[in-house]
Amino acid sequence: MRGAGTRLEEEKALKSTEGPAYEGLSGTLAARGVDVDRVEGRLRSQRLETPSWGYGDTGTRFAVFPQRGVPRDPFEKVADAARVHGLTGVCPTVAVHIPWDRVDDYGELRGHAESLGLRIGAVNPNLFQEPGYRLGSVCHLDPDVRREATDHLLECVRVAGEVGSDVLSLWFADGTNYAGQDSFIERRHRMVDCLGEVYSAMPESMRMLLEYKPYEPAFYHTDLADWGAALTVCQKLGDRAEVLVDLGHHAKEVNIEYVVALLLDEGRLGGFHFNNRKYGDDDLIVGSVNPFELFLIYVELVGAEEHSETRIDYMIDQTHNIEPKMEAMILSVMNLQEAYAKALLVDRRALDEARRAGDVLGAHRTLLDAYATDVRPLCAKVREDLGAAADPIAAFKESGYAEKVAAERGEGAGAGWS
Ligand code: PSV
Ligand code: MN
Ligand code: MN
Repeated sequence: MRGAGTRLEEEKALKSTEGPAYEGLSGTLAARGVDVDRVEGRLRSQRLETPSWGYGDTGTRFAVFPQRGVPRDPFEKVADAARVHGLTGVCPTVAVHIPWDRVDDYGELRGHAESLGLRIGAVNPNLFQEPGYRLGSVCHLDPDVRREATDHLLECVRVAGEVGSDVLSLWFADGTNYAGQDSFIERRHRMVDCLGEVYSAMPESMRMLLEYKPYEPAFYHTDLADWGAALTVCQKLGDRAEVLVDLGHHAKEVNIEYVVALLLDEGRLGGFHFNNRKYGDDDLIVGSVNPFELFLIYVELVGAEEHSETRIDYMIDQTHNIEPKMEAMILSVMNLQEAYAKALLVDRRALDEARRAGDVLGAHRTLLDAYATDVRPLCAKVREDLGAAADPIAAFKESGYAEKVAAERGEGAGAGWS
């Protein structure tokens, strides 16, 4: 049995660019015909957006476990997001949620972010917490409620302009709980009308992302239940409306990488919310339960990257209840870096040849070869090249940031969840 010291040293070597790990890996990859410089270049250009709501106290509907040091306001959430970017090198934007991140002066929030090397990314409206939305928001039967919901969406278009964002990211809690409660089709028409007004108000440079979810908080039907429902609404709205795939929002049997491929082929894959469906929603660290699935999603994305310039916004949608929040976010980012790295290593020519030859398992094993590669030294090297940390979690712990903000902020104020 190996001693703990030896194992720790090995772990450290894998996450470091020093010593034999990186040299060994890059040599092995080069021998396999991989253009290592090109792979590293692609990894350096990876972009992942973190969510402001992931830094505050949030929880399940059963309990919230408050943590010391969580941000007290949107400015502190931005500061935490900037720190995650500093350590990982690939998270230069943070998504905001209105009204949780409502401030008097959005220009000031933008300036604060920019002073920390960050930009504000997607603006997410909140149409699920007001008592008036009991029976829905943009699908509600009452035109006054739909007006209120639409006005909030229009407010978010203005906020996006003020914070320098060009993405409006929409998720609706709309749906019904009982058969017969309302008309599916009339609700759909109401949604299309409201979103049509919002779409027309967006500047040419702005995109609208539509997120689907099969259940919760409505359990009989959901107005945007799946990719098809979202896609057809996008098609009615216009080219700048695209589907957002939240990994948490799928039934267990759904093949998400297939959905991804399909939306890519339609030119309507606008973005991701990374997490995992094991929780039935967000909150579980992406890549922690099923890293192979995450890899397969990236295999489709890399395949499309070769012949398309389509913009896709890669965002994390996670809020952590029992884990240290910043460490959880950093680990999520690292898992995404590794999934992308492995997907970049797939021998596309061998895959193509195996497919053409009808070599079912040869094709499958080509994917397994890439997946089985330990890419941690490569990711560490790329992070270092970006001026970030080879081992971001160790660097975060050593920095004393968590202790410092715990002393300054105390209990914090939560992200707006109640
Ligand atoms: C609710 O399911 C949800 O998790 C959606 O995924 C949204 O993107 C997120 O909340 C933020 O509103
Ligand atoms: Mn989401
Ligand atoms: Mn969700």
